[in-house]
Amino acid sequence: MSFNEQFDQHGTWRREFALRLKLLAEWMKDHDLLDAAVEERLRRLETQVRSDKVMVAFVAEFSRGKSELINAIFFAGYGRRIMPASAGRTTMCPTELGYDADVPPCLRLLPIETRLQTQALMEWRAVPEKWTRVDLDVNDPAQLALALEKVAEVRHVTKEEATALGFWHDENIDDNPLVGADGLIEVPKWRHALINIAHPLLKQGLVILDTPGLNAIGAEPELTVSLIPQAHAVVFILAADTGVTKSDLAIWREHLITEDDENISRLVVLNKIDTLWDSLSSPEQVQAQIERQRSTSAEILGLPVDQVIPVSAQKGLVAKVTRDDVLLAASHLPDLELALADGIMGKRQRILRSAVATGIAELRTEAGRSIHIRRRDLTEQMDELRGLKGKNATVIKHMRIRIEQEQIEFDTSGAKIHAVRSVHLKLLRDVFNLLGTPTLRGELAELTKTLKQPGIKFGVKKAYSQTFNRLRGALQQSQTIGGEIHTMLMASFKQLNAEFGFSLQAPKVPDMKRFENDLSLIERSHLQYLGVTNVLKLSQADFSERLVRALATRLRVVYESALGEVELWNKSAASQLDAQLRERRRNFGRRIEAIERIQNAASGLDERMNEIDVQEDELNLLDSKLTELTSHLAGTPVSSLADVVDLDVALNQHEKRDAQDTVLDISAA
Ligand SMILES: Nc1nc2c(ncn2[C@@H]2O[C@H](COP(=O)(O)OP(=O)(O)OP(=O)(O)O)[C@@H](O)[C@H]2O)c(=O)[nH]1
Ligand SMILES: [Mg+2]
Repeated sequence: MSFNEQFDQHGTWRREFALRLKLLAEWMKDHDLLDAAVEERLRRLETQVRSDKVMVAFVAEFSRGKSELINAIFFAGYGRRIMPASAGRTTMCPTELGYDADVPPCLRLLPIETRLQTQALMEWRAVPEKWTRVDLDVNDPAQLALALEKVAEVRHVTKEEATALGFWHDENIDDNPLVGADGLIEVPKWRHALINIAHPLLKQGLVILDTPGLNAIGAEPELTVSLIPQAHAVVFILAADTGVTKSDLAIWREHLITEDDENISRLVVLNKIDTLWDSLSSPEQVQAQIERQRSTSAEILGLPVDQVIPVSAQKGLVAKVTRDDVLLAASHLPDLELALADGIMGKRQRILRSAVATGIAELRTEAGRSIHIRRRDLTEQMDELRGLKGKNATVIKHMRIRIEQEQIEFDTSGAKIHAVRSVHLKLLRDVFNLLGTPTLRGELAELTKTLKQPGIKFGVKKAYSQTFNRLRGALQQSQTIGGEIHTMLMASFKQLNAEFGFSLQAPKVPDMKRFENDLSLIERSHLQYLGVTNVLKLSQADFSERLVRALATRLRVVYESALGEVELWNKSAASQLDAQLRERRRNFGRRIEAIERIQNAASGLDERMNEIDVQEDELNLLDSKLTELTSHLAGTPVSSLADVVDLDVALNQHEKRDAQDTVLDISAA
């Protein structure tokens, strides 16, 4: 399956999943199984699947063919070149292509002058009025291509301005751009470009990041410390006619090698193999030459040779546009698409599906608890009623008095339950403090101060590791407090279970290890960025501030998800208590009502026992339906779900609507 097909399939799965989840939620609501924790889990699963993005970043020195490759893989359907690709430097600013339904099709450009302020790129995203907007017409590929040429726009500025914008460094002369005859320096006009179009793949959550070559890529720290490390796949491109040059190697070292990170796939492409096609050489000779370039490149980059994929982006694009299958095969573009499909989409799908499966299992447990409580109540009622069989009116009256007594006792014992809640909340507050924004802000202010010290050059690693060790320490500390909360809950729940016959279970403490790992990855991307030449930039005014602000935007995401986990955990414990209390109160009501019926009519007892039998059967049905629905959700293949008739009817209607959308998109392309 090609990348595009696999992406399509993934999209279909996600849409179906979202719909099934919605139907499950409705079903749960109808059967009174939606408590706060279940609702929260449903909401999270829905967001997780709906907003799942897959970002593929194309990184290389200028003119290696990044934009051409993007055209060939994703946009050949437009029948022409869409992203500008030409000799020399073309793409001047990082360009993100994606789809946001809330924004009309457009190109948004952030002026380069925003570099003079300290806000991080992520922060600028939240200020739409600072971006220049150009509307795009997806039905007109020529207009589309013309509009996108803006990403190649430049300005000419003085050395002072270039320095302020981060394109000129007195301390690092070799890396500076050329100065024109007029003494001016060419810099990008824009800092970042966002393209929003309803391309079928983008609509399904693909985000493509096209980047500029060496000088420009180094000028935006956030690319290296945030965007590229967060991409799910990075495609690094070399050109067959140049081989691995010094600047290719600089980009590879500075932006791409990180120790094995499970979640990122890296592909190396040896592009422009058509430049080696030569009518004076035999096909074997050409092939041998390509293989030679391939193995030399692999060796220099320290990779196994099969990880370098030789292609011709340009011929691949031409072949797709002219429907020339022979040329397409010769371009080897399909090999690259296959590698993208397997390596990236395959992995991404597995990660998402396994995360979703865990979420659903937890949802099942959570909802299963309510059923368990109800079943237990029914059993106890049944036992109670059995004990009344054949008994006289005095015994029955006595029973009523006992139940009423129990109810009064239960109502007064609310204080105990309240005490558990308040200890729980107090301990939780400590966790929230450890992971809260003020703590993070304090740490980062400290880091900025340290980085600003003159001569910090050799102390950067230490400064980062001190900050990150403290941050990791706080996560570990919150894990410890989490453990204490768990112990406390286990003990209190056990006591409440014994005293009131509850069936409370203390939920599992969220594991903070994942967030610690995230922190380490972030630390590493910063050290890598600062490890090479960029460390010299720390002496520039505001550079440390900007770097730390970029760091803050990334850390905030980690902290927010850690806090989210803690909150969910809290809800799971609290809503169990609530559900248990609610069911118990109802239970008293039902028991008294049963006694009344028995007191009023001789047949009341049998009637009530029959009712309980029926209710037990219903509960069993509910339980197996819940298992069925949740396991269908966790399982993948849609075809095997035909038995869930009511779901499928809804699904069909939904699919029809969606198919119409897709037809419109493709006809636009
Ligand atoms: N012969 C040949 N030329 C190619 C191939 N791929 C790209 N090119 C050409 O190489 C030039 C540079 O391609 P781009 O796609 O603009 O390169 P880029 O990496 O995006 O470069 P920047 O945007 O400047 O960073 C263009 O003229 C392309 O047409 C290829 O496979 N074969
Ligand atoms: Mg380009």
